[in-house]
Amino acid sequence: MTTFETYLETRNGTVLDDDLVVVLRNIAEATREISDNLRTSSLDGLTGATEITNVQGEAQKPLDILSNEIMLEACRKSPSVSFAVSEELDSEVAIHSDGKYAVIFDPLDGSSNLDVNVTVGTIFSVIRASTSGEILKNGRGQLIAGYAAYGPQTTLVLTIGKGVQIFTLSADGIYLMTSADAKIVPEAKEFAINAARRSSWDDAVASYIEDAIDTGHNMRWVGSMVADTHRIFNRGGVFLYPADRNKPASGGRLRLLYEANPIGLLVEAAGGAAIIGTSTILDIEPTSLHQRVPVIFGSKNEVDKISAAYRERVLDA
Ligand code: P6P
Repeated sequence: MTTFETYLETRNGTVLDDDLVVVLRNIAEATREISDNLRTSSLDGLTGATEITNVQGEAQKPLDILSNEIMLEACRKSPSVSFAVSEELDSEVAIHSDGKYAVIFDPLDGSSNLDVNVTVGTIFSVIRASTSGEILKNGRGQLIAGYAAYGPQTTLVLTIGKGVQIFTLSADGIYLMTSADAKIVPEAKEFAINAARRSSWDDAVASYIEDAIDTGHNMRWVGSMVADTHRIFNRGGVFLYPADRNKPASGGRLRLLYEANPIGLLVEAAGGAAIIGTSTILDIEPTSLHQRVPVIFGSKNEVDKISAAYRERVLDA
Protein backbone atom coordinates (compact mmCIF):
# COMPACT_ATOMS: atom_id res chain seq x y z
CA MET A 1 0.00 0.00 0.00
CA THR A 2 1.18 3.53 -0.77
CA THR A 3 2.23 5.46 2.30
CA PHE A 4 1.31 9.11 2.78
CA GLU A 5 5.02 9.99 2.61
CA THR A 6 5.34 8.32 -0.81
CA TYR A 7 2.24 10.20 -1.93
CA LEU A 8 3.87 13.46 -0.84
CA GLU A 9 7.11 12.59 -2.65
CA THR A 10 5.30 11.84 -5.92
CA ARG A 11 2.72 14.61 -5.35
CA ASN A 12 0.26 12.23 -6.98
CA GLY A 13 1.44 13.51 -10.37
CA THR A 14 0.49 17.12 -9.63
CA VAL A 15 2.76 20.17 -9.45
CA LEU A 16 2.25 20.75 -5.73
CA ASP A 17 5.18 22.93 -4.69
CA ASP A 18 7.65 21.93 -1.94
CA ASP A 19 6.21 24.47 0.52
CA LEU A 20 2.72 23.02 0.18
CA VAL A 21 4.13 19.52 0.71
CA VAL A 22 5.49 20.72 4.07
CA VAL A 23 2.12 22.26 4.97
CA LEU A 24 0.23 19.10 4.06
CA ARG A 25 2.68 16.87 5.95
CA ASN A 26 2.22 19.02 9.09
CA ILE A 27 -1.58 19.02 8.74
CA ALA A 28 -1.58 15.22 8.43
CA GLU A 29 0.65 14.99 11.53
CA ALA A 30 -1.78 17.27 13.37
CA THR A 31 -4.71 14.99 12.51
CA ARG A 32 -2.76 12.01 13.86
CA GLU A 33 -2.15 13.89 17.12
CA ILE A 34 -5.82 14.93 17.36
CA SER A 35 -6.84 11.32 16.72
CA ASP A 36 -4.58 10.12 19.55
CA ASN A 37 -6.09 12.65 21.97
CA LEU A 38 -9.65 11.66 21.05
CA ARG A 39 -9.05 7.96 21.70
CA THR A 40 -8.49 8.40 25.43
CA SER A 41 -10.31 11.67 26.14
CA SER A 42 -12.56 10.18 28.84
CA LEU A 43 -9.46 8.90 30.64
CA ASP A 44 -7.65 12.24 30.35
CA GLY A 45 -10.45 14.47 31.65
CA LEU A 46 -10.94 15.98 28.18
CA THR A 47 -14.71 15.56 27.97
CA GLY A 48 -17.57 17.90 28.90
CA ALA A 49 -17.60 21.63 28.13
CA THR A 50 -15.61 24.63 29.33
CA GLU A 51 -17.02 27.98 30.45
CA ILE A 52 -15.65 29.54 27.25
CA THR A 53 -17.97 30.51 24.39
CA ASN A 54 -16.42 30.76 20.91
CA VAL A 55 -17.15 33.20 18.11
CA GLN A 56 -19.95 30.89 16.98
CA GLY A 57 -21.68 31.34 20.34
CA GLU A 58 -21.01 27.69 21.20
CA ALA A 59 -19.56 26.39 24.48
CA GLN A 60 -16.03 25.20 23.67
CA LYS A 61 -15.09 21.64 24.56
CA PRO A 62 -11.61 20.94 25.94
CA LEU A 63 -10.88 18.97 22.76
CA ASP A 64 -12.02 21.93 20.62
CA ILE A 65 -9.35 24.04 22.29
CA LEU A 66 -6.69 21.32 22.15
CA SER A 67 -7.42 20.45 18.50
CA ASN A 68 -7.34 24.12 17.58
CA GLU A 69 -3.94 24.52 19.23
CA ILE A 70 -2.61 21.40 17.47
CA MET A 71 -3.70 22.80 14.09
CA LEU A 72 -2.18 26.20 14.91
CA GLU A 73 1.10 24.47 15.80
CA ALA A 74 1.03 22.70 12.42
CA CYS A 75 0.78 26.15 10.81
CA ARG A 76 3.65 27.53 12.91
CA LYS A 77 5.86 24.58 11.86
CA SER A 78 5.19 25.44 8.21
CA PRO A 79 7.35 28.46 7.16
CA SER A 80 5.16 29.22 4.12
CA VAL A 81 1.97 29.72 6.16
CA SER A 82 0.99 33.39 6.37
CA PHE A 83 -2.31 33.14 8.26
CA ALA A 84 -4.50 30.61 10.03
CA VAL A 85 -8.29 30.93 10.03
CA SER A 86 -10.14 28.77 12.55
CA GLU A 87 -13.77 28.20 13.41
CA GLU A 88 -12.67 28.67 17.03
CA LEU A 89 -11.07 32.10 16.58
CA ASP A 90 -12.72 35.48 15.94
CA SER A 91 -10.27 36.57 13.25
CA GLU A 92 -7.31 35.32 11.21
CA VAL A 93 -4.07 34.67 13.11
CA ALA A 94 -0.81 35.96 11.60
CA ILE A 95 1.69 33.10 11.47
CA HIS A 96 4.75 33.95 9.31
CA SER A 97 5.11 37.47 7.90
CA ASP A 98 6.69 36.18 4.67
CA GLY A 99 4.21 33.32 4.28
CA LYS A 100 2.23 32.83 1.08
CA TYR A 101 -0.46 30.28 2.04
CA ALA A 102 -3.37 30.55 4.45
CA VAL A 103 -4.65 27.45 6.25
CA ILE A 104 -8.38 27.55 6.99
CA PHE A 105 -9.86 24.93 9.28
CA ASP A 106 -12.55 23.66 11.57
CA PRO A 107 -10.33 21.83 14.07
CA LEU A 108 -13.03 19.56 15.46
CA ASP A 109 -16.34 19.55 13.63
CA GLY A 110 -19.25 17.80 15.32
CA SER A 111 -17.68 18.06 18.77
CA SER A 112 -21.11 17.90 20.41
CA ASN A 113 -20.81 14.19 19.60
CA LEU A 114 -17.58 13.66 21.52
CA ASP A 115 -19.08 12.59 24.83
CA VAL A 116 -21.29 10.05 23.06
CA ASN A 117 -18.34 8.57 21.15
CA VAL A 118 -19.63 9.38 17.67
CA THR A 119 -17.40 10.18 14.68
CA VAL A 120 -16.12 13.76 14.50
CA GLY A 121 -13.61 15.36 12.15
CA THR A 122 -11.09 18.04 11.24
CA ILE A 123 -11.83 19.95 8.03
CA PHE A 124 -9.10 21.98 6.31
CA SER A 125 -8.38 24.06 3.24
CA VAL A 126 -5.20 25.75 1.94
CA ILE A 127 -5.28 28.84 -0.31
CA ARG A 128 -2.68 31.25 -1.66
CA ALA A 129 -2.72 34.39 0.53
CA SER A 130 0.23 36.61 1.44
CA THR A 131 -1.97 39.29 3.02
CA SER A 132 -5.15 39.02 5.09
CA GLY A 133 -6.99 40.78 2.26
CA GLU A 134 -6.47 37.72 0.06
CA ILE A 135 -8.20 35.29 2.41
CA LEU A 136 -11.79 35.90 1.27
CA LYS A 137 -11.69 34.14 -2.11
CA ASN A 138 -14.15 31.68 -3.58
CA GLY A 139 -13.78 27.94 -3.14
CA ARG A 140 -12.29 27.35 -6.58
CA GLY A 141 -9.14 29.06 -5.29
CA GLN A 142 -8.42 26.22 -2.86
CA LEU A 143 -5.09 24.46 -3.55
CA ILE A 144 -5.69 21.68 -1.01
CA ALA A 145 -8.91 20.58 0.70
CA GLY A 146 -9.52 17.68 3.02
CA TYR A 147 -10.88 16.23 6.20
CA ALA A 148 -9.87 13.67 8.78
CA ALA A 149 -12.72 11.49 10.08
CA TYR A 150 -12.11 10.17 13.61
CA GLY A 151 -14.35 7.10 13.77
CA PRO A 152 -13.79 3.36 14.17
CA GLN A 153 -10.90 4.13 11.83
CA THR A 154 -9.10 7.42 11.35
CA THR A 155 -9.26 8.31 7.67
CA LEU A 156 -7.76 11.25 5.80
CA VAL A 157 -9.64 12.33 2.67
CA LEU A 158 -8.04 14.96 0.49
CA THR A 159 -7.60 16.51 -2.92
CA ILE A 160 -4.44 18.26 -4.09
CA GLY A 161 -5.79 18.91 -7.57
CA LYS A 162 -6.11 15.45 -9.11
CA GLY A 163 -9.15 13.54 -7.87
CA VAL A 164 -9.65 12.49 -4.25
CA GLN A 165 -7.39 10.17 -2.28
CA ILE A 166 -8.30 8.39 0.95
CA PHE A 167 -5.79 7.22 3.58
CA THR A 168 -6.39 5.07 6.65
CA LEU A 169 -4.27 5.41 9.79
CA SER A 170 -2.49 2.15 10.59
CA ALA A 171 -1.95 0.74 14.09
CA ASP A 172 1.58 2.12 14.05
CA GLY A 173 0.46 5.62 13.09
CA ILE A 174 1.13 5.62 9.34
CA TYR A 175 -1.46 6.85 6.83
CA LEU A 176 -1.78 4.19 4.12
CA MET A 177 -3.64 4.90 0.87
CA THR A 178 -6.90 2.96 0.69
CA SER A 179 -8.34 4.76 -2.33
CA ALA A 180 -6.33 6.42 -5.11
CA ASP A 181 -9.31 7.94 -6.89
CA ALA A 182 -12.46 8.02 -4.73
CA LYS A 183 -15.71 8.67 -6.55
CA ILE A 184 -19.23 9.54 -5.35
CA VAL A 185 -21.81 7.43 -7.19
CA PRO A 186 -24.26 9.61 -9.15
CA GLU A 187 -27.35 7.76 -7.93
CA ALA A 188 -28.30 6.81 -4.37
CA LYS A 189 -31.43 6.42 -2.33
CA GLU A 190 -30.32 7.95 0.96
CA PHE A 191 -30.57 11.52 2.28
CA ALA A 192 -29.12 13.22 5.34
CA ILE A 193 -31.12 16.07 6.87
CA ASN A 194 -32.22 17.06 10.37
CA ALA A 195 -35.93 16.28 9.95
CA ALA A 196 -36.75 18.10 13.21
CA ARG A 197 -36.24 21.36 11.29
CA ARG A 198 -38.85 20.51 8.65
CA SER A 199 -40.86 23.68 9.37
CA SER A 200 -37.85 25.78 8.31
CA TRP A 201 -37.31 24.09 4.93
CA ASP A 202 -38.03 26.00 1.76
CA ASP A 203 -40.37 24.41 -0.80
CA ALA A 204 -37.59 23.02 -3.00
CA VAL A 205 -36.10 21.00 -0.13
CA ALA A 206 -39.50 19.98 1.25
CA SER A 207 -40.64 18.66 -2.15
CA TYR A 208 -37.37 16.77 -2.71
CA ILE A 209 -37.56 15.10 0.71
CA GLU A 210 -41.24 14.24 0.25
CA ASP A 211 -40.52 12.64 -3.15
CA ALA A 212 -37.50 10.82 -1.73
CA ILE A 213 -39.58 9.32 1.09
CA ASP A 214 -42.34 8.39 -1.38
CA THR A 215 -39.79 6.57 -3.55
CA GLY A 216 -38.33 4.57 -0.68
CA HIS A 217 -35.19 6.58 0.15
CA ASN A 218 -33.53 5.91 3.49
CA MET A 219 -32.52 8.66 5.96
CA ARG A 220 -29.33 8.99 7.98
CA TRP A 221 -28.42 12.00 10.17
CA VAL A 222 -25.34 11.73 12.40
CA GLY A 223 -25.18 15.36 13.50
CA SER A 224 -21.56 15.38 12.40
CA MET A 225 -21.01 16.64 8.86
CA VAL A 226 -17.71 14.78 8.40
CA ALA A 227 -19.40 11.48 9.32
CA ASP A 228 -22.30 12.11 6.91
CA THR A 229 -19.85 13.21 4.22
CA HIS A 230 -17.73 10.09 4.63
CA ARG A 231 -20.81 7.89 4.26
CA ILE A 232 -21.65 9.70 1.02
CA PHE A 233 -18.11 9.06 -0.25
CA ASN A 234 -18.58 5.41 0.65
CA ARG A 235 -22.08 4.71 -0.72
CA GLY A 236 -23.50 7.91 -2.19
CA GLY A 237 -26.44 9.99 -1.00
CA VAL A 238 -27.19 13.65 -0.44
CA PHE A 239 -26.58 15.91 2.56
CA LEU A 240 -28.82 18.91 3.13
CA TYR A 241 -28.52 21.73 5.64
CA PRO A 242 -30.76 24.34 3.99
CA ALA A 243 -31.24 27.94 5.06
CA ASP A 244 -34.06 28.59 7.53
CA ARG A 245 -36.91 29.99 5.39
CA ASN A 246 -38.00 32.02 8.45
CA LYS A 247 -34.50 33.54 8.89
CA PRO A 248 -33.09 33.82 5.34
CA ALA A 249 -30.42 36.32 6.42
CA SER A 250 -28.91 33.70 8.73
CA GLY A 251 -27.60 31.85 5.67
CA GLY A 252 -27.95 28.45 7.30
CA ARG A 253 -25.84 26.75 9.94
CA LEU A 254 -22.70 25.61 8.19
CA ARG A 255 -19.75 27.92 7.53
CA LEU A 256 -18.52 28.67 4.03
CA LEU A 257 -14.77 29.00 4.42
CA TYR A 258 -13.92 25.98 6.58
CA GLU A 259 -16.85 23.61 6.07
CA ALA A 260 -18.76 24.16 2.80
CA ASN A 261 -15.79 25.12 0.62
CA PRO A 262 -13.39 22.25 1.47
CA ILE A 263 -16.19 19.67 1.42
CA GLY A 264 -17.50 21.22 -1.81
CA LEU A 265 -14.12 20.91 -3.54
CA LEU A 266 -13.73 17.28 -2.41
CA VAL A 267 -17.25 16.38 -3.54
CA GLU A 268 -16.83 17.97 -6.98
CA ALA A 269 -13.38 16.35 -7.38
CA ALA A 270 -15.07 12.98 -6.74
CA GLY A 271 -17.75 13.57 -9.39
CA GLY A 272 -20.45 14.79 -7.01
CA ALA A 273 -22.17 18.19 -6.83
CA ALA A 274 -22.33 20.86 -4.11
CA ILE A 275 -24.84 23.73 -4.23
CA ILE A 276 -26.59 26.30 -2.06
CA GLY A 277 -29.71 26.27 -4.25
CA THR A 278 -29.44 27.39 -7.86
CA SER A 279 -25.72 28.19 -7.55
CA THR A 280 -22.71 26.10 -6.63
CA ILE A 281 -20.93 26.47 -3.29
CA LEU A 282 -17.49 26.95 -4.86
CA ASP A 283 -18.59 30.04 -6.80
CA ILE A 284 -19.81 31.98 -3.77
CA GLU A 285 -17.70 35.10 -3.17
CA PRO A 286 -17.13 35.21 0.62
CA THR A 287 -17.86 38.41 2.52
CA SER A 288 -16.71 37.40 6.01
CA LEU A 289 -14.58 34.71 7.71
CA HIS A 290 -17.46 33.02 9.55
CA GLN A 291 -20.15 33.47 6.91
CA ARG A 292 -22.81 30.75 6.96
CA VAL A 293 -24.37 29.25 3.83
CA PRO A 294 -27.01 26.67 2.97
CA VAL A 295 -25.30 23.38 2.07
CA ILE A 296 -26.57 20.64 -0.27
CA PHE A 297 -24.07 18.13 -1.66
CA GLY A 298 -23.57 14.52 -2.72
CA SER A 299 -24.60 12.25 -5.58
CA LYS A 300 -24.78 14.41 -8.69
CA ASN A 301 -28.11 13.18 -10.04
CA GLU A 302 -29.79 13.75 -6.67
CA VAL A 303 -28.29 17.22 -6.22
CA ASP A 304 -29.33 18.09 -9.79
CA LYS A 305 -32.94 17.23 -8.90
CA ILE A 306 -32.81 19.67 -5.97
CA SER A 307 -31.16 22.37 -8.06
CA ALA A 308 -33.92 21.94 -10.69
CA ALA A 309 -36.56 22.33 -7.96
CA TYR A 310 -34.93 25.62 -6.89
CA ARG A 311 -34.82 26.85 -10.48
CA GLU A 312 -38.51 26.03 -10.94
CA ARG A 313 -39.38 28.11 -7.92
CA VAL A 314 -37.27 31.01 -9.11
CA LEU A 315 -39.09 30.86 -12.48
CA ASP A 316 -42.49 30.60 -10.74
CA ALA A 317 -41.72 33.51 -8.43
P1 P6P B 1 -27.93 20.03 13.99
C1 P6P B 1 -21.92 20.13 14.00
O1 P6P B 1 -22.17 21.08 15.02
C2 P6P B 1 -22.44 20.72 12.70
O2 P6P B 1 -21.80 21.92 12.42
C3 P6P B 1 -22.25 19.71 11.57
O3 P6P B 1 -21.12 18.91 11.72
C4 P6P B 1 -23.53 18.90 11.61
O4 P6P B 1 -23.88 18.34 10.34
C5 P6P B 1 -24.56 19.94 12.05
O5 P6P B 1 -23.85 20.93 12.80
C6 P6P B 1 -25.64 19.34 12.92
O6 P6P B 1 -26.62 20.34 13.10
O7 P6P B 1 -28.82 21.24 13.75
O8 P6P B 1 -28.55 18.76 13.46
O9 P6P B 1 -27.45 19.88 15.40
